Amino acid sequence: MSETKRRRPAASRAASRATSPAAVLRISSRNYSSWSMRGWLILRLSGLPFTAETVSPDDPATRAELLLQSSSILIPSLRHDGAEIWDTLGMAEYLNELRPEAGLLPADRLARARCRAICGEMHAGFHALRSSLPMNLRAQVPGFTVWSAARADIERICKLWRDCLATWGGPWLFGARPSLADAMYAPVVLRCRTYDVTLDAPCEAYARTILAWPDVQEWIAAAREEPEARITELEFDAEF
Ligand SMILES: N[C@@H](CCC(=O)N[C@@H](CS)C(=O)NCC(=O)O)C(=O)O
Repeated sequence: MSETKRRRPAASRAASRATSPAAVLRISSRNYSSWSMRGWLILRLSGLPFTAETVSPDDPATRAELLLQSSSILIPSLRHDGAEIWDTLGMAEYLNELRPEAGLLPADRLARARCRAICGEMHAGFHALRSSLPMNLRAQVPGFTVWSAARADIERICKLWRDCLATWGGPWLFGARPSLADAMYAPVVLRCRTYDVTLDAPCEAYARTILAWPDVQEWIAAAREEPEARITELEFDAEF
């Protein structure tokens, strides 16, 4: 390959970086906000360069400012090139259109359909799990008693994971590389660790894959550096 040919792609990549609009992802707590974590992982998977801006939606001044800039105060929210998206699945579809080569959704039609279905199930469901085992990276609760409704949610999630791992061969839910589904379920793995939930062998192997994911490790490391939030007591009826 000639010198000129080698230089051209680098130059055009630099030009595209210089002209591409900045993406800003608003997140809240890295320790307590599972939706922020999902949005951040989805952005990472897409490969779109972005800046993460941490805001506190509990602060009235911040809420007012968020509402001036957007029609929703929901976090995470993504601003990019005129688009304002305040829902993780909305973000994923936007980023998949923008950067289809990133493989946020699996290439195979049937895998893609299943991926959308299980991501939708996480997005819309598992309320017992979400409310009684809230994400809390600062906590460790050995021997935590999981009540029956949350237990049923965990069993359902484990079945979804086992089916995917058996069908697509692991170690990720849809095969050899992480996808949107892994970003959506990563906070569930962290909850299982916080609340000492025992997993069967395939699900435990999957949990280890998630915990070894460099992006997840980076998120956890940044959470450790986060100043303590003004949370005096864990609100078990809140959905994180
Ligand atoms: N379905 C939404 C969930 C987002 C969500 O519930 N975010 C919570 C924080 S984790 C929030 O912004 N709450 C602010 C409020 O309701 O005041 C998504 O997919 O992004």
